[in-house]
Amino acid sequence: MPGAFVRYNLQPQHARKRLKIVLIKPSKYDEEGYVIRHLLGVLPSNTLACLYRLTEDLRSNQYFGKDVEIETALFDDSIQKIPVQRIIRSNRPPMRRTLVALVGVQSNQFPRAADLARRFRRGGLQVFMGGFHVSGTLSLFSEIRPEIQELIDLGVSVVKGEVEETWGGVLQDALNNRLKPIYDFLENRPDLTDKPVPMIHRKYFKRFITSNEGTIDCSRASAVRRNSG
Ligand code: B12
Repeated sequence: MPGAFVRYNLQPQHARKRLKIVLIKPSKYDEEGYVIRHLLGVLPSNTLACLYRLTEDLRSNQYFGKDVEIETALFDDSIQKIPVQRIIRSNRPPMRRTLVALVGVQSNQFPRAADLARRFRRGGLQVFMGGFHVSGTLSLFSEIRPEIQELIDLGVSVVKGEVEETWGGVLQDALNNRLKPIYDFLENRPDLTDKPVPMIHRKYFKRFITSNEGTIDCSRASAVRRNSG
């Protein structure tokens, strides 16, 4: 028909979606504003190990189905430079989405984490932040603190609480590009009895003084309140 447009679907019929999850433990700034970075690390981060294993478990159990490929990368800003631009370039929606998770962010790391979050948001990525500073301030104060609100306004999602029971659902939201501004899991305390043991990728260990030492968090336990009635 003259003048009519034909729209071809150039996507292969069974193209696989990919969700790349980049877990980053931010470092902190020194008094002059430089990022503190060491040649080698001493202890791998518990939080990175925990979230890495949870993600790997979802991947190996095909939580998102056969048509979704999950890729996990982890970085520790205190011992390696974060390849921000390379990570941004890996995001090619709608088929290849990259989610940046800034993990285990303590108050002393928050300014650095916030700067990384801003850079990734400028690059169009979905960004998520959790850890003691976010969880703690959201729990302790009746109103959202301005530094957290600023991130939310930029489109950064923040999480309050632990995610052993809920990480899969959160990643599903990321896959659908529908992350919520705030996830509140404080009342959804995980039962750790059947959860996978934290694990670190071999490549990450190479950056530590000893490549066969990790830490175990002995104080975490099942915090589920069982319904006796
Ligand atoms: C163990 C520990 C350490 C160990 C860490 C060992 C290791 N290999 O990781 C050591 C001794 C090294 C340490 C050092 C420090 N620590 Co410390 N540490 C702890 C402790 C007891 C447990 C943390 C932990 O490993 N939890 C286990 C992990 C799996 O849980 P998590 O981090 O909470 O993560 C879960 C959730 O928060 C959530 N989550 C976390 N991040 C993200 C991100 C996303 C995107 C999502 C979705 C979810 C999510 O999911 C996880 C799984 O459910 C906490 C107190 C506590 N009970 O939390 C203090 C604590 C975190 N430490 C604290 C402090 C101050 C420090 C130091 C600064 C002390 C110092 N002056 O040097 C240093 C900083 C080191 C650094 N920057 O890396 C404070 C932080 C306070 C604050 N306002 O931020 C805490 C809260 C203790 C306190 N009450 O004062 N620490």
